[in-house]
Amino acid sequence: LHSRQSVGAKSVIVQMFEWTWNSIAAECTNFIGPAGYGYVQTSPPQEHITGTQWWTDYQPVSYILTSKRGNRAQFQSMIQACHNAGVLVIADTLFNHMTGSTQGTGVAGSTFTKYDFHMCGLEPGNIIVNYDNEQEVWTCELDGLADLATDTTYVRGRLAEYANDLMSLGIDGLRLDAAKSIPPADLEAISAQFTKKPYLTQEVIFGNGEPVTPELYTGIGNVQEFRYTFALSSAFSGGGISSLQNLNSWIASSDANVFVTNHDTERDGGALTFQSPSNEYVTGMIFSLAYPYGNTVTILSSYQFSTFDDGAPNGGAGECSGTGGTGGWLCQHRWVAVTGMVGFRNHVGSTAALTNWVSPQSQQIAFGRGSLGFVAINNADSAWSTTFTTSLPAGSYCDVVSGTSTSGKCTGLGITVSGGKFTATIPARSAIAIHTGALGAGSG
Ligand code: ARE
Repeated sequence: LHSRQSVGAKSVIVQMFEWTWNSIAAECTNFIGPAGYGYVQTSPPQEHITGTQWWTDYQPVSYILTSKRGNRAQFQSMIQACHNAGVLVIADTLFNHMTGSTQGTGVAGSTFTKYDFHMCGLEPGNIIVNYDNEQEVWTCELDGLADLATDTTYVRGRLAEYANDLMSLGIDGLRLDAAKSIPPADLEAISAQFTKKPYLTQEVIFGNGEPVTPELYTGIGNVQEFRYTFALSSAFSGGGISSLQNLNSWIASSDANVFVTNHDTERDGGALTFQSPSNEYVTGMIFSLAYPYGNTVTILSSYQFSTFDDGAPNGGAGECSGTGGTGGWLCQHRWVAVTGMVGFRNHVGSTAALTNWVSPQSQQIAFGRGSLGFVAINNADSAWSTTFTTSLPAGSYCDVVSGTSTSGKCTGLGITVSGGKFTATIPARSAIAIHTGALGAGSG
């Protein structure tokens, strides 16, 4: 019995990293729903250790739904508010481990000690160092975090009970944190006890030559495909985006959850982030929303930080205003180019073929999605003026990277397609995108 929920026409997820439940609720209503996102992904809702660092949320101590982000009632109201706005909700979920401390008190006041854990006996301190050994990845401790014995009946039942509790509150999907450190058979056994079919996305980071691969997990649900993240980063940051024409050597597109960055790669490197130069983060997200790889695309919504440990501004009370964020919040999900491209992806869907690919030089690409949409990305340092060949029908289109179509007028650039061609200038380190769902006249 597989716990795979199919993804509807709205396949873009916003990872609301460290946002409180109340703030997510308001943002679902005010922006995320109307903008056409399919899902929000919350931080882990379980009771966790105390501390100011963001990563306390990844050290659970009980199954009580009280975290720094809010309590059970707030979590449930958030789910309700998002559902009312047409947005489904994914919870970040920890099946692999609990805290690393051996005893203490959590944010809801629970006291804890270690029990029901693996003691792998393969390394000093039982901590994973060698990713070349699958037994070590599966039974030793990730970062010294107490590794749940997911091969036992009690632990499997307890984790399924937790997931079922989340689903009883309306949770629609689970991101399985550190899925790579749980044997696939254990995840099968746990998900077989689910009372509903959530959307599942599993964090299985590909590592060169490692025996525990994303491919081992695709039977259970989607897998976060980090090879895509790293390929985008190296292409945009120097290697050349022309290399992105055929991204099909990894897990099947329908098995993949893709993203330009997440909360780990934003800190650890190897991905395009808000700190990347030359607008590469934005053009990378435009590519990810236009290109037909990935069952779901996740957009990270996060905050500025100066050190790895920095917790969210204002305790996680996310603040966006207009098309951006305030008080350190970035609100990437509100950026004009990002919301424009969410509309693009929702409109072209997952099946429209990649057409009319051109790449006059390694940092310039353009392609169509069937006869529904067309995008041109210029990652070079000078403007790109040319006449493009497109399968789009003749008409007046609004560039959704620079603006929207409002009452038949473009707030940004207008583009006219005629006889299967259009002429445009794409500024340096920028992009344009048009689709048949955003028609309108330009301002001239
Ligand atoms: C914190 C402290 C540590 C301390 C620990 C225990 O920072 O110094 O040892 O507590 O006291 C997050 C933070 C960690 C934090 C942890 C718990 O990133 O810093 O530790 O929370 O509070 C591997 C896993 C992958 C994992 C990454 C980080 O396979 O699952 O490491 N990612 C998830 C989350 C993280 C989270 C955890 C797991 C833990 O997304 O945010 O950690 O819940 C190669 C391998 C990869 C490996 C990677 C990094 O690429 O192929 O598999 O990823 O190296 O080691």
